[in-house]
Amino acid sequence: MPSAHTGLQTLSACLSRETLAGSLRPGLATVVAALAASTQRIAAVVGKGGLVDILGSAGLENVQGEVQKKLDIVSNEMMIEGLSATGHLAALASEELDHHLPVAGVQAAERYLALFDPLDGSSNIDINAPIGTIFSVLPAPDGAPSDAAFLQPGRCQVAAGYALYGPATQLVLTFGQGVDVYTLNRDHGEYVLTSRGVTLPRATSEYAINASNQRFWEPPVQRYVAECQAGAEGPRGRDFNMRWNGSMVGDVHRVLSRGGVFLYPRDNKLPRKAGRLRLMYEANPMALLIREAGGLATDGALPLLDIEPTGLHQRVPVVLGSAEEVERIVRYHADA
Ligand code: AHM
Ligand code: MG
Repeated sequence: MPSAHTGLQTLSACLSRETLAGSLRPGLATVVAALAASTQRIAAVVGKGGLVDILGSAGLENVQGEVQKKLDIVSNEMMIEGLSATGHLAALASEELDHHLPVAGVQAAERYLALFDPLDGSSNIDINAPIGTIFSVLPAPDGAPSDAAFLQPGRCQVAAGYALYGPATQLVLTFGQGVDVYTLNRDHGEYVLTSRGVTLPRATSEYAINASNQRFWEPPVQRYVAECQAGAEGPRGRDFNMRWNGSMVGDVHRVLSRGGVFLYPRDNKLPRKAGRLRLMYEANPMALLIREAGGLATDGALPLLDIEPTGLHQRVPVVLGSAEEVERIVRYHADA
């Protein structure tokens, strides 16, 4: 993540400066400030771990038939609460809600839709490993909000980002003009700009994939991973390293930080699912960040940002990261 060190500028100072300069619309700044504040509240709860009653299963299932952890529910409530009074959000959609949630009484001309995965990497909660919140902001079309209003391709996003709850809490943010990283100063309760304009290298020797699914992968991914594993003796002529966090936020953050390629491909384990990750609030926001940092994001054939969505909770295959590796994987799909 090569970048200029930026001194101590808070997120709110950066948002005000850009709003005054006319490069950021005031309503969008308000929405992003509310998103950031919600992640700060989640970070505070996450940081308490087993000291409070947030670990373990809530014994409920979400719309995707997945068992909800207590923290999934708590963080979803914090996001909804934090986003309900911006005056600029017409509606919300979440991994944890079957349908969109309209926000009452929003009259402003400048109106948006927010989508989020409130707690990504749920299986990491109970082992104190990296988890995060992913979000996407779209313009709100005229008229009453509906699920259909959210079904805009990822290239329409006006802001996207994630909070990573790791050893440090970081907010990684784009408005479609580069990627900035803010680190939470816990002493002052503020996000502070720590890297501006991050870029990832075109070349990498590191990949991330859940190899326990290997027998279910399609031939292009089998080929790609086999060649990486063959290392210096194989067709790639160099050794590769593999890392897997089990949290997309953690894995994408590593890719943004030092390059790499992240794959959650289509597999035939659950043929009715196109992939594991959700297009609208996982793949699309990450794809915008990766594009803005100079990388590529695809489903194997199409750029993720060009996919025409068909459902709020639609799943897609995801391959993203350093351009040379993603281009190679796209080639392998085209050749198959
Ligand atoms: P979640 O949103 O229910 O937490 O699921 C998404 C997560 C991603 O963060 C991660 O990349 C993937 O699922 C991990 O999958 P696996 O369980 O195969 O390691
Ligand atoms: Mg998730």
